[in-house]
Amino acid sequence: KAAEQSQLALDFVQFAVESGVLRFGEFKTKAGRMSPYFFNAGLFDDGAKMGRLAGFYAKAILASGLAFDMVFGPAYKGIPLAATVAVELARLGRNVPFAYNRKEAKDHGEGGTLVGAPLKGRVLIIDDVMSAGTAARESIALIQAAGATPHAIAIALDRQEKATENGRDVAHSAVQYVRGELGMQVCTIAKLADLLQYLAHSGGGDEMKAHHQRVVAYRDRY
Ligand code: OMP
Repeated sequence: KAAEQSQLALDFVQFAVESGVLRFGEFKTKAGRMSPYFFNAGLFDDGAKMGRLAGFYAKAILASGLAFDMVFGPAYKGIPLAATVAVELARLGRNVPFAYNRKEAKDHGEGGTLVGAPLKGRVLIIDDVMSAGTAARESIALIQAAGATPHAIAIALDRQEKATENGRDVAHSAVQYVRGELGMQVCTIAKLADLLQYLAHSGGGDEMKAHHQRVVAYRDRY
């Protein structure tokens, strides 16, 4: 089972690189770090890619065995993710309610900031990347305010780097924080270690070796 999961992670990294979603170069992260790679989930930009992406999430979620009663997509990027993952979970025999939020409350029509199924039970949040965990904290507060339980979070890529608090690096990663301090389960399709394994074995020649070295240096620093 562990071998299956790491194969899924490597297949996903390959898919993300081939789709141009996972890129190498020089990028500034939200925390202000110069990163030799960047994962931009917004570039899964056609139906076939969205479908494959949802398939990876659904398989990772089901393989992880985590418990959940419904899925929630935080605005904006989480909305298409949670929607397509809900479709894929149903296709795989696990039909659960689905909800998402608006960033601005609506004062007419149906009103409020929540759309879809009522938030209740153990909620699984679907998001793209977790870096410092800011987005995750917002979703958790929203789910708690609705009287439901923020139980788990599924992300595509765990960058496995130090979180920041008040602009300073801390010893743990955001994923470790969400697991340890918030007591939530975290399911990831792939993590930095899988990216490094992919770069080490891709047979992509000198260019891939150079990317590998830069990503190792970044990992060692952060
Ligand atoms: P947190 O809300 O701090 O956890 O950061 C998540 C955000 O990091 C994402 O919503 C992106 O804006 C951004 N991000 C990526 O999407 N991909 C990356 O590879 C790195 C980042 C980042 O800026 O750290």
